[in-house]
Amino acid sequence: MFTQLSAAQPDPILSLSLIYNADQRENKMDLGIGVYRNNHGQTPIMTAISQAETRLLQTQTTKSYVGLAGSEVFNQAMIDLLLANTSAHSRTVGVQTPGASGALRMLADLLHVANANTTVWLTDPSYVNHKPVMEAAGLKVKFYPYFDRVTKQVNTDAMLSALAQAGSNDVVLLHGCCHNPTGADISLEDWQAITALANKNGFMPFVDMAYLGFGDSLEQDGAGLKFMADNIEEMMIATSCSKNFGLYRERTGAALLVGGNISDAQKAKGRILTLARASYTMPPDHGAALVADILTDSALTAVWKQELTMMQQRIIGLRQRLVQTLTAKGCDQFTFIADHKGMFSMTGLSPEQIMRLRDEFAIYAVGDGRVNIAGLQEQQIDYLADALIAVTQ
Ligand code: PLP
Ligand code: TYF
Repeated sequence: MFTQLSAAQPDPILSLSLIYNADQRENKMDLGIGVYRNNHGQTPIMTAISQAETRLLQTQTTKSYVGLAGSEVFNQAMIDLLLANTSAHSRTVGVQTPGASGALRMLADLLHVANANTTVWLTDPSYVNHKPVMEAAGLKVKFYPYFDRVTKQVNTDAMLSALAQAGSNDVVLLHGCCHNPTGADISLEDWQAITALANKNGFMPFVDMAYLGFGDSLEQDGAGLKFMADNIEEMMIATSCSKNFGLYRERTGAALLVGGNISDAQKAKGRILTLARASYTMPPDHGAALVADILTDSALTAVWKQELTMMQQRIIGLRQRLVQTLTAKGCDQFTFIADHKGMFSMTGLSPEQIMRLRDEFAIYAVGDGRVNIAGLQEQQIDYLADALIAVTQ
């Protein structure tokens, strides 16, 4: 049976990491996969996570099953983190999932159960796995104009006029903040305009929030989502603790369902649990147990927030210093990097230029031109700037 299979298409980002690992050059630089690194090139375990882990080791008495929805303390903590002080808070339920990836798939499966004729609209471009996950759930996928390849910002007019065509069989997927792969975010006014369109034309917003706290701050990064949830009847949210709690491999995330009322939301949750049962059944506990502990303990929450702010500030500093260094060398082609949010920037470099960065300079970036600014070290900025100038001359 296996012999009949055609070979799989490799994931363009994960396969790049393998090539990077095999590269023997000492000055190699990984700006590919979306992982935060400190100035020593490490992805550290966050202090609050270490402290919660120590406590868990001392207090946990069983590894017995938790349940289909995972930790309800964690689920409520995610609802509080994303939707506190909104009208949606009391009509939202959560399901713990294996990362935001698990949430994306469970929510997509739910959409298919509710309406097999659903089309999901994705930003052009979007996170590599959005299209495959939606299609695997049997949904149709369409792209709406988003990134302006000239200005390197969102083309608001084109986006809004396309979304004005979306109707009741449509779901519009939005990035909560720190757009992957471009770094170009929509403004609060855009969130308001999209909310108005959803209310007028009946499409369902689906927000993927994978980088809360990595852009401007926890507050500012969540403001658009909060506005929308406050002013809409139904929406869905996939959220991740991979980046902002540094829990990548622990597979920690949640699917949140905002209903017109709590019983509708609970009904949808019940259907998600049935879908989860037919898939992975129960999510892994460890990461969610740590996050639940941190977010229900004010001292640990403060430790977490402080470190998250430090990481966010480091990324902003790297963006600014890279642009300053390029400008000082007479290159003003990349000033947009200082305006982008979160870990990524879409540089506009061609696949050939990205290949030259790799071959001639041992700098690894994704073939579509995305660089992970959060993978950069201060002492590499000058070298990166020279390489960018060399391949664009
Ligand atoms: N959504 C977006 C936009 C992402 O960039 C990522 C990155 O990994 C994910 C979802 C998946 O995150 P997780 O590791 O929580 O599954
Ligand atoms: O976009 C990224 O780099 C991260 C990590 O199949 C990632 O979101 C990359 C590829 C993939 C899953 C996660």
